Amino acid sequence: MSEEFSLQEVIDSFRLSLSDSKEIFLDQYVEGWRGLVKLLNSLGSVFGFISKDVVNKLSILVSLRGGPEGAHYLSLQSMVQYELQSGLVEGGDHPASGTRGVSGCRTLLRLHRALRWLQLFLGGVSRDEGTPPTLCSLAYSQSLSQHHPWVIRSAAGLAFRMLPPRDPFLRMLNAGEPPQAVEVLGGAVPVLGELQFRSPPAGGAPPPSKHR
Ligand code: 1Q0
Repeated sequence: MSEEFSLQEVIDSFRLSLSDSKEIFLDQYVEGWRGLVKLLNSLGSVFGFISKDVVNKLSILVSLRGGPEGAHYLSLQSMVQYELQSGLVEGGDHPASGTRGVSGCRTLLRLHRALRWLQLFLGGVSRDEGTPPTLCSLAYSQSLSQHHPWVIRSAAGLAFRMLPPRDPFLRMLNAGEPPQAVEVLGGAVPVLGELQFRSPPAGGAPPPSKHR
């Protein structure tokens, strides 16, 4: 992935993370998130506290995936199965990360909740239902804000006001002129929806070995 943000690359990574067997592969999922971090960084330092949190969460997933138990972190489904079986969901002394109190499940849940926000936000922008600050704030109140304490909600509210107006914002996506960018945004929304509807397997079929 290049250093410059491209919405299309983010969508491609997230789409690649969706396997035919209804799993979510974590390497590609993390790659998609890395692209979103680039966009956050390009929006200015006022979004730094958000980007820092995402970067921290991505490092947790990367260290679990690269650790001794990394094969279990191939997909969201294999991760859930492993952490449930090993009693690691609530955190604990994790053998892979060496960190207390974090688990792949809790980390990914937080990122996944943010994708609901993103889906609502991008949907609103693509349908031109308001300005980015208004839509961002509305999407936030309908999703992530329910999981955040007052202090975070206040800081987020302040940051949202710094978002650029629609056309400059669309240009920042590096997806062509605004009408084309809107089309690309429209394509992103179903992918984000699909990611959220993938759930852990009931029986726990092992992931395909070619992706190990
Ligand atoms: C574009 C503006 C970005 C707006 C982001 C909305 C969410 C705001 C949330 C702010 C909270 C971040 C600070 C830390 C929060 C943590 O406490 C919380 C819980 O974690 P923990 O470990 O304390 O239990 N963390 C989270 O809930 C994760 C939050 C992740 C937010 C990810 C935002 C991703 C943004 C991507 C930019 C995409 C913009 C695309 C726009 C295109 C439209 C033309």
